[in-house]
Amino acid sequence: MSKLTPRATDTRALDPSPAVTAASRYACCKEGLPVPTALITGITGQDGSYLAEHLLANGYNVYGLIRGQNNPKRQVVEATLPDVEIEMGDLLDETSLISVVQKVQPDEVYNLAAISFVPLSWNQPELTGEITGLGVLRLLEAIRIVTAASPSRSASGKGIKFYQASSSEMFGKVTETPQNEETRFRPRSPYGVAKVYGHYITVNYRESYGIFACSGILFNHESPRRGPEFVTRKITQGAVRIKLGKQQELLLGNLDSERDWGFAGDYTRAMYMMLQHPEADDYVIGSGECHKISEFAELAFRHLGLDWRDYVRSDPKFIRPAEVEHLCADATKAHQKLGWQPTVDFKGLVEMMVESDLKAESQLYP
Ligand code: NDP
Ligand code: GDR
Repeated sequence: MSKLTPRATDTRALDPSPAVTAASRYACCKEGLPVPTALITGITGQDGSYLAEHLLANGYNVYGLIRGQNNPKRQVVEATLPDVEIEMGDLLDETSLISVVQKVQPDEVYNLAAISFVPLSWNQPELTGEITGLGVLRLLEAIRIVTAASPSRSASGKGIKFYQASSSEMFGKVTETPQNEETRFRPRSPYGVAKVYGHYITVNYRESYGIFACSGILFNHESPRRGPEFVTRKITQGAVRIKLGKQQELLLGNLDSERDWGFAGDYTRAMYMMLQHPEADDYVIGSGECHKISEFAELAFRHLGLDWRDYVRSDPKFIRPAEVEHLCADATKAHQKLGWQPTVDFKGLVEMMVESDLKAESQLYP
């Protein structure tokens, strides 16, 4: 396999996650127990990579779904997650999903694939509905069909567990603060609307067919692997480039909206914990702290010895048609039922991302 040239957006080798080797993976496996198998859609994304590492470290066989002919991110997955087996498939194509589930016979399916960038969902609302919304239905149907058609599964009563990546964007124009599992959904974008469909179809397949299906309502989670189109990474990359004299200013949109940010590695661990609990259920995952976009910028620039007000401007072209102004999680249920707790706080997250971008930018363009 050809060696990869690292790209600015691929800072995986530089971030603080422990490397997962085949040795550490098999050392975790208890002797005599069957090796569990997981299928992850969205393996090329931020969460797919952290989740795959977590599952490999817990002794799983991990399969990742990749779409498209000659998808350039396939090489990144092969280089950074060599123990992950790649399968081709697309959330738009039911037949491909049935084939993959039939072939892999997973114990757990994590559906992380989506059009996940909220502004894109206004430009391509129909595609967003197809992938982010109906894609969930297609995957659940694949599980239902394959499980029913498998005599060994039917005989053992061992179904396929399903995780759906739901989102705090479903709360949208919030009706109460903080938001918990009972808070009303009031989505503000085609993305949020599609996620509401994905959430309810997951609940419906649990109730209709007894599928062990969980919906994790995750608040914003970030990392050095976050796509550069999202505001946190745009800020940390921009601040570093300004510090290194490669950029003069940083243009953002709404600086006053508030988000509840956490570290992606903590949040993908919560996904895994949901599927290990004896009962399938839905959980809010977040830190319970919320901060303005301007606070994130202030901290990132300050970490580099800069004053953000000298460099950041709000540009109307980044203002959304409808904004989600305020999000703040009440994750009490996940703390109590799952025992989940985050390990990285807001300041730690900002500093981790700035430090990673500093290394990447210094190494790539010294
Ligand atoms: P990313 O945008 O990093 O990853 C999205 C993934 O979806 C990519 O692997 C992409 O593949 C894949 N994908 C897109 N369309 C299709 C398709 N038609 N068929 C198969 N795969 C497809 O997202 P994150 O990792 O940040 O998020 C993971 C999930 O969690 C998403 O569903 C997101 O909506 C949800 N979520 C994320 C939160 C966050 O803060 N990160 C918070 C709450 C929910 P490709 O590389 O080919 O484009
Ligand atoms: P979000 O994340 O829309 O919450 O969705 P994003 O980082 O894109 O925006 C957060 C907030 O920042 C404001 N903002 C800007 N956003 C971007 N992208 N670029 C800018 O220049 C900018 N300036 C200000 C936005 O208006 C918004 O208020 C993320 C995604 O991961 C979803 O898939 C996920 O479901 C939710 O988080 C929870």
